[in-house]
Amino acid sequence: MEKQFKRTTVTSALPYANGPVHIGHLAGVYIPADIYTRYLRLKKHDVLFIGGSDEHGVPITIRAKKEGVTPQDIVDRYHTLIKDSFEEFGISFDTYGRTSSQVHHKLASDFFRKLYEKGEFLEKTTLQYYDEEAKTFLADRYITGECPRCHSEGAYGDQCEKCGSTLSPEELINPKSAISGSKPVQKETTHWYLPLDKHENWLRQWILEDHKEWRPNVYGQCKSWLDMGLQPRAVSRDLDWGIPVPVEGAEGKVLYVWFDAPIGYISNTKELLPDTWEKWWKDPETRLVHFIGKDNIVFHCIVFPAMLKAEGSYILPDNVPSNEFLNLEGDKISTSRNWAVWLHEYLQDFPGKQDVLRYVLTANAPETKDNDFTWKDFQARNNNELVAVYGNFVNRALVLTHKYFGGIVPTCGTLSAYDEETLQEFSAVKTEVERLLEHYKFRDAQKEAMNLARIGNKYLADTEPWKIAKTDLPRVATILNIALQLVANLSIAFEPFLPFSSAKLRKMLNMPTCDWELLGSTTLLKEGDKLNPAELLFEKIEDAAIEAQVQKLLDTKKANEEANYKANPIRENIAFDDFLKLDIRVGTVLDCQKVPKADKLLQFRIEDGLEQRTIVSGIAQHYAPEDLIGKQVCFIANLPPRTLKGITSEGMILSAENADGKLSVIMPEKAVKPGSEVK
Ligand code: B3M
Ligand code: ZN
Repeated sequence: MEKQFKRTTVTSALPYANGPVHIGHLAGVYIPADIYTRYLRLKKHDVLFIGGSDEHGVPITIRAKKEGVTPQDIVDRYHTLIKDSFEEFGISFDTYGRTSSQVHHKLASDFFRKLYEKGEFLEKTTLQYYDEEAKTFLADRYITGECPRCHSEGAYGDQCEKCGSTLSPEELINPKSAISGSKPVQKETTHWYLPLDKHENWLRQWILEDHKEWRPNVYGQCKSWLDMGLQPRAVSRDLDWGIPVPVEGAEGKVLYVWFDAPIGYISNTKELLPDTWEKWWKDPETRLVHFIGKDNIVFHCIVFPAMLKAEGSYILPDNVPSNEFLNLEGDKISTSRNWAVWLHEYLQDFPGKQDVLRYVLTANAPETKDNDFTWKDFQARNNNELVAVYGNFVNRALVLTHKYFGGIVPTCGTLSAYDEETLQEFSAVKTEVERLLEHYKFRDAQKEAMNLARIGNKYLADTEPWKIAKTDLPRVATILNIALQLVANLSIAFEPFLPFSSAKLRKMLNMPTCDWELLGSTTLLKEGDKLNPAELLFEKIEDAAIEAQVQKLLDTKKANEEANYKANPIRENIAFDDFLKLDIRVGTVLDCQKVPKADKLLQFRIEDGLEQRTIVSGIAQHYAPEDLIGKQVCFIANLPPRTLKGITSEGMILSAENADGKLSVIMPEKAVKPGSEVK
């Protein structure tokens, strides 16, 4: 038996207020959360939908520094832009707050203080990099230097993007501060840690045993975290932007953004409902559901629950439906490379077509795996589904009613067997859509709703009322009465998914209310009711509009390539002798496999002419190991061996890097003897 709840608190991830939002945000978090909330509201369930901006964290300070403005300027600008975009797309938050608010600062601060007083933190002093010129401790991302593994320049304090190694800042060779360019020094600093290891036992039970129903991607990620063993996590930072740590001697320290941001859900509720907020967060009869993207899973399933449990008076989430990522035309969406469809730009290019994007993003929702958005698919789904099926059915039913019955709902006579069958199919859909929505299967639920439109469309195509208008008007009346009931049902079934179109449809039908419980009813419209004039629910999208979008992306690609070339100019000349020192050879790949626990590394066994050697290479995200076995590759043969994840690598495989970051291994144009020199 599934637990019955009195009310539901729905949260959606608080986007960083350091840039506008794009289709990936909508598809991943906000549309599913909105569908779910709208559905619960239609069912007259007590629900609260909480959103807001995340206004702290290093990325915001980086952006401010770059632009020479204050972090507050940045968050003010983007909070408004993001809030407006969501509103325009019908994301029906009950409140959209911000973590720079007074209420939030106080609540987050009190929360920390309570954990501190209960002894729920560890206090640790460690050495950390400090920029003496800028007089500030440096976050990992603020330190760059030479990678200790592949020796390329520009590796970050947490990761080398060239070879994919995970680093800690002390490992960098010749570290430099990204703020002042100076050489940072190590300095002692004290921070507070949430000892997640102490929470491991109950977390294991709570997630792995009690929540087996969570989506496999969420459950799997939690399991792998738990299986690796949890470590204490610092919940404070040396930074001047954020909520001051409310403890004596903590000057210059703020709460870690991932400590304060999830508390933002609570403070946004409190700001909205100063007197009754607690029941939404503390009553065990409240169901808490977090909608998030996959990169936020660990924070919502492990860290935040541990905080709530440590505090002691809060409920834990009942589910955390997290989506995977949405790609754009085959490439990862990227803010820095401007590879995105920005919501505010979409609205300029496709005014009034919010529901089209909502429909396509749900039809393609990355619920179980990463998915791709393409403009061709967008056009096809609009033209072949929204226009040709849903819109067409609605339009025919309404136009025929206006034509034959002056826009008055006609009288339903005796039903034929086919009429009965159609109505039955229709009423069965309600239970199915409910089951899917309650299990967070939004893609399938919308498909079911679309099937209703298909049934309706087929009903009119099969019964062809226009052919019998002259001979059997009472039969036409019956057919159109049924068709209109189906149309009215569609306006309810699609309300959670396509709210703008449902409202428009209800206006045409002169149907003031929308009650989920009436879904499946065959008397939604009363005989004799007057309809309003028919309008088109959806319009065809022409090739030219799609081509313009594709061109826009091609232009972005070109600009990125140029920028990339500029950022990577040809290096200065070297002596010919230096070149001769480099020993590049061709080898044949005898074996290739993934390196466990390293998502970027492949381990090669290479026939090099004399013997065999092992090479580890950071290309696992670009090739499946089996695709390289038997191929010939070029490698640098005279580098000193180095150890990567415990494996000794004897050389470096050469590949070319495309502007989008994709790697392509260099291979000889025809087969050569292994060990052949490349010169
Ligand atoms: N701002 C990260 C993100 O936008 C973060 C989410 C906070 S949710 C409490 O992906
Ligand atoms: Zn590296």
